[in-house]
Amino acid sequence: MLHVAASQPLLQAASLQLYMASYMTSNLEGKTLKVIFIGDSNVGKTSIFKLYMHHKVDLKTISTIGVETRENIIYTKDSDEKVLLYVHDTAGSERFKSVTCQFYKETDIACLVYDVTDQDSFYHIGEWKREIENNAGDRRIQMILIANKCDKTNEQWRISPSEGREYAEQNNMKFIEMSAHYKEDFEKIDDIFKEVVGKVIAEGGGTRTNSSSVTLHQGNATDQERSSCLKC
Ligand SMILES: Nc1nc2c(ncn2[C@@H]2O[C@H](COP(=O)(O)OP(=O)(O)OP(=O)(O)O)[C@@H](O)[C@H]2O)c(=O)[nH]1
Ligand SMILES: [Mg+2]
Repeated sequence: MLHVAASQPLLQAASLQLYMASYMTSNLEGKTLKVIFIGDSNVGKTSIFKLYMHHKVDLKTISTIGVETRENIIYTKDSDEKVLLYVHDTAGSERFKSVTCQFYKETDIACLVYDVTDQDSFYHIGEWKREIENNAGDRRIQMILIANKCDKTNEQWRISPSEGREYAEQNNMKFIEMSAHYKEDFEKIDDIFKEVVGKVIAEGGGTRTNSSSVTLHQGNATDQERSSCLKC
């Protein structure tokens, strides 16, 4: 895939976010999991991310520069185990690929988002899936396919629910339909996270930390990590 160079100020802002993410800390003994939102630009990743993090609809999102990271504590559905999630909202724009792909490494859960009114965003899901898999190493990634903007009228829909569901089944993904503009759809994303996080933990996944302080290191990508990003 071709990389279009980001303009200098944008790249600097993206690097700053990367730097800030590398110094985020949290206090928790137990397991941590890494969650990432990926998909084309404008499909609604940030809107879903904000709905999940703040339980609020944000109608005024702006296109993401690089990656935004937040932490969230979650309790798994069956075992009620406390897990710390690092949730990364990535820019869909090609301009930031060299930055965003540094975050693909060691992903536990990937949320692949498309817009039901944008055919291309659905057709590109396969590419997003490959990019995540190419950078995963040995990690077994759980994938959630999210059909967003379901509040739009039937006439505006380009991808039917059955197409999305079928694709998810064929590719061993969970599937949800939602609208980031419906506050109540927070439940859908929260439920699926609890279920999938529970599955990852039950299968022995995630990273166990015994320290009271957890630090993200993705900002300091090694040369090896950077070159693995070139697979993107
Ligand atoms: N009608 C409708 N609009 C939505 C929905 N989700 C997001 N949008 C709108 O779609 C536009 C893009 O949303 P974002 O959340 O910024 O998209 P994104 O995927 O984060 O885009 P990038 O950061 O550029 O990768 C905004 O105008 C949102 O208000 C939705 O569920 N329904
Ligand atoms: Mg965004």
